[in-house]
Amino acid sequence: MKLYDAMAPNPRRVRIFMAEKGIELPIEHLELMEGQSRKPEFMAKNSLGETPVLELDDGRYLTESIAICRYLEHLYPEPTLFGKTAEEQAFVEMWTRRMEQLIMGPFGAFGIHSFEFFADKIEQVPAYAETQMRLIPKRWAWLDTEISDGRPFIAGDAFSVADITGAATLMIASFISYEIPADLKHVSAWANRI
Ligand SMILES: N[C@@H](CCC(=O)N[C@@H](CS)C(=O)NCC(=O)O)C(=O)O
Repeated sequence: MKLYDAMAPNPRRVRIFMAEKGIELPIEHLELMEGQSRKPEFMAKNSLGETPVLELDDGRYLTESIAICRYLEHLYPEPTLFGKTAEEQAFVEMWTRRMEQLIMGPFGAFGIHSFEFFADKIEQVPAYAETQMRLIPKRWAWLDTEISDGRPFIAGDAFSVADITGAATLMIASFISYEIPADLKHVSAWANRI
């Protein structure tokens, strides 16, 4: 197996996941800002031109960070990051989707609709980017209330892949100099904890 990696939030999710499990794989680093993921040889591996990509031993290419993490979880079960029991797995799934769509999503939409880098990838709507920036503090406030029940991690008592998506979101936040509102004490404590 081989990981196609880059200095960006989604590949970072896979790298954190691998680090938590002590997984070491051959890694090829791509410079996204130089357009390396959009070159034909890489598009042949992932037609979306995005990282991360995991090259399997049979020559197939697995994309989507969570799919890659789920595959690695099967190969390297310990420590479990997708939950062990049916209930744990269901709540990790629930929170992974919520963290991706509701917490990471607005940052991604803001970036895609405002950074020059994405100008030829989609039709950018700057006003939509502004709505996403206004949405971000509301979503963090929502998360703060959700985790105000004293749970240490996003999906419950155990650190999971849902926290890893949160960690990647903190990376995007710091990249655009966005600070989590200080009055959100549960989210702030969680961010410090992870
Ligand atoms: N849904 C995909 C998103 C992958 C993605 O957006 N990757 C970005 C880095 S965070 C990328 O490689 N972008 C390259 C480009 O747009 O040129 C996942 O979860 O892995």
